Amino acid sequence: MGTTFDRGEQAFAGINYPSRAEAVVHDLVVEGQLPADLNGAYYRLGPDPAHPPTYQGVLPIMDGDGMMVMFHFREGQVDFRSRYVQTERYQLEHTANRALYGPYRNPFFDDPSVQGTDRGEANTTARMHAGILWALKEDALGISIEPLTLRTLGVHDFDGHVTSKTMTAHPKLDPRTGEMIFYGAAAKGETTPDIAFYIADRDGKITTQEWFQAPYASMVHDFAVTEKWIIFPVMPCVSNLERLRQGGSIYDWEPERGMYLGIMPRDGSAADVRWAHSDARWFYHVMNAYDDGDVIRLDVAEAAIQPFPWFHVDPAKTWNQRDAEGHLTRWTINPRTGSLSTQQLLDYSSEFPRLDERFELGTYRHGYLLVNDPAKPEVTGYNSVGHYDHHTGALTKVWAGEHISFEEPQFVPRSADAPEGDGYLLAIRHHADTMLSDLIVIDTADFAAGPIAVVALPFRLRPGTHGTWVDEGDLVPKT
Ligand code: V55
Ligand code: FE
Repeated sequence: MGTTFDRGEQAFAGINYPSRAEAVVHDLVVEGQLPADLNGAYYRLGPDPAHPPTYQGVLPIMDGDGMMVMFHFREGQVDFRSRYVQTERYQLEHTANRALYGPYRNPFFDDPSVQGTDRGEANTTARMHAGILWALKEDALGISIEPLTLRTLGVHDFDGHVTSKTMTAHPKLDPRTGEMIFYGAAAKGETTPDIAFYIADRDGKITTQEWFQAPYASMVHDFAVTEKWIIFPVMPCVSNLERLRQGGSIYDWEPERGMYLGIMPRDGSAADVRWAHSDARWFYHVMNAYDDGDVIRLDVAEAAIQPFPWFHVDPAKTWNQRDAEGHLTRWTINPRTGSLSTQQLLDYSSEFPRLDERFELGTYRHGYLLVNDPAKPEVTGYNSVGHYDHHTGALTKVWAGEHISFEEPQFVPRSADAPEGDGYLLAIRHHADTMLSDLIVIDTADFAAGPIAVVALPFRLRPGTHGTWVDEGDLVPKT
């Protein structure tokens, strides 16, 4: 019997239909001119279900096996490779040749044959630290991937020093200290309010471990780190064990609980965490955060509600399209008093904020993000990519083109010591008409001019989530 993904799911409609292609393509066709100084690999991870899910109900678009893709640029040429992350879950289902796991983050409906195995999908973020190319998703510990082959090396728990059950898909890398700063939410298991906080030094050794409990159990998707402070945003996308047992959504939007910002000095401990309560707010992603005198500036893509309807138990009551749209917003936090004020920076619906990561955790000027330009046709996803100048407040947009949507962009510096924002912006695009994908390169010296090169794939990728750039010199094979 053949397989099918045609079950009328929005999650599989159009460009979101699973691709599942593990491919090697040498010397991709390039239109335009690739810069000779663009040497290294762009990695990105995303959910791409290998097997049709067996459970009923609305399928979250982020439920699927992690597919890592790599565009390897060398001297004006690009090689492509894609490979599934060989999680325990992927391997067990691959062997059985069918889905064995139940609904999103729900262990109660798994096939008895996989009880107690690692449910992690490793489908959200590719990031490199201390020689490890990470495949991360917030539902489990991270997985180490061999950078040149995309072979899965396995779960990396820092030689047993990370005992949290989970690791965030949004670790922060401090360019000054070389540290990776991260946490796990639901650290003692699904729906637990426990947060485990860790710092790994530049060699990948754990130097700090702190455990504490949030005021309630929720999705903690991203966080903020500055030179002096850590902020854990506990926003009311609330998890519930009883609902999971009954087969309901792990999360619901409960704005009446308000929001708590967990504020911890960077060199502090669990005992120092203070919870500042305020009205409910929501963001998925942080562009950057930094100390500005006595306050913290935290730039986020804020939405009035948690935007995914499938994480609302009764979307008709608590969800609407307008409130689900993100807007680039600056939060100003006084970490000593817990006071918060906010200022919307962009009118456009915007998400997937990024920066020149050499300036992560510090003052910065240049931001990059996806925007929906209402003057252009609507697409599944975002129809434009933008550069936001924090000094002038100016947004420069590049439209994807008719029927085309963007994935999260990736900034690449022109050279190691190039000024902030001087380099290239890469972004994968998906064509809903031809059902093909490509990748564009923008030279940030003239952002508005649009792509200087388009790298064409001979097939479509299922839209992915977050990626990273690794310079050619750092692509050492791990033995
Ligand atoms: C997000 C993505 C996820 C997930 C939870 O973008 C939240 C938000 C790709 O997986 O599991
Ligand atoms: Fe994310």
